[in-house]
Amino acid sequence: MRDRIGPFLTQDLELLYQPLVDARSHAVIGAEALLRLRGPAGTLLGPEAVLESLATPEDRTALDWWVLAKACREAQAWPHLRIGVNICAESVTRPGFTVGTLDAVTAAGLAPQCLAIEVIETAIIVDFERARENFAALRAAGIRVAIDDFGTGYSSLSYLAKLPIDTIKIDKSFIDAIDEAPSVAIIQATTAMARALGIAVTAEGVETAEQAQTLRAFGCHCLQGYYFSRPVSVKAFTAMLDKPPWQAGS
Ligand code: G
Ligand code: MN
Repeated sequence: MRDRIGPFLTQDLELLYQPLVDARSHAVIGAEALLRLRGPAGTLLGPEAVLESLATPEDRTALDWWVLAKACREAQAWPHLRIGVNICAESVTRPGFTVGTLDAVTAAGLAPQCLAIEVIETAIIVDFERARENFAALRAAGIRVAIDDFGTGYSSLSYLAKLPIDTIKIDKSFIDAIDEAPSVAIIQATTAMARALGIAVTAEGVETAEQAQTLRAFGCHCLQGYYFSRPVSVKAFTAMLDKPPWQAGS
C-alpha cells in the first residue's frame, strides 16, 4: 500500500460509511463509503479538501485505487451488504479500470456482489464507449454500477437505455425541493423511466420522515440520508446494523 497520495499521507485519510436502506422496510441493505481527511484538532474534512489538492489525473486515480482497496477490505465485515465506492470519471474510463477493480476485490477476499462502483454522469461524457465497455465487464463479474448525483450533469435520457447500469442515485437537490412541482416531476419521471428499464433507484439526501414516505410512494427502491444516519466510522456502522436507531421502538 502506498503511504502518500499527492501531498497527503494515507494515514490521514479515512472512510466513513452511510447506510443505504430499503425504501419499504428501512432495513440496511448497503452503505456508501465516503472519504474524509483528518484535519487539525480532530476535524474531518470532506473529499473536496482532498480532490482540490490533487493536481494530476494520476493522483486522482491513485486516490481511487486507495479508496477502493480500503473499502474492499473493510466491506469484508459486512458480507450481506453492498458497499458503494465513488470513483472519478477519468479513472472509470481508463482501459485498466476493470482489471484493477477485480484485483482489488480479489486481494481483499471480497465477493464481487458486495461492491458497487458509483460514478457521476460526467464519466459517460468523457468517453461513452469506454464507460460502456468497463461497466459491462464489471457487471459480468458481479460488481454493480450506479450513476451518482443523477440529474445534475448533462443527463441524456437515451444513455440510460444504452448503458449497462444497475442503479441511479437521484441527487439530493431534487429531494431538498420535493415540495416543489418541478422536483416532483423530475423524481417521478426518473423513477418511472428507471423502473421501466429495470434500473433500481436510490434517493440521496433524505432528511425527513415525510421525504422518506413520499419517495417510497414515488417508487424509489432505496433511500440514503441524514434522516437515517450521517456517514459514520466502520465501528459505528457495524454497531448500527444490530439495531438501526431509526427503527428503535418498532
Ligand atoms: O456525491 P455524493 O452523493 O457521493 O455525496 C454524498 C455526500 O452527501 C456525503 O459527503 C454526505 O456526507 C452528504 N450527505 C449524505 N446524506 C446527506 C443528507 O441527508 N443531507 C446532507 N446535507 N448531506 C448529506
Ligand atoms: Mn456517491
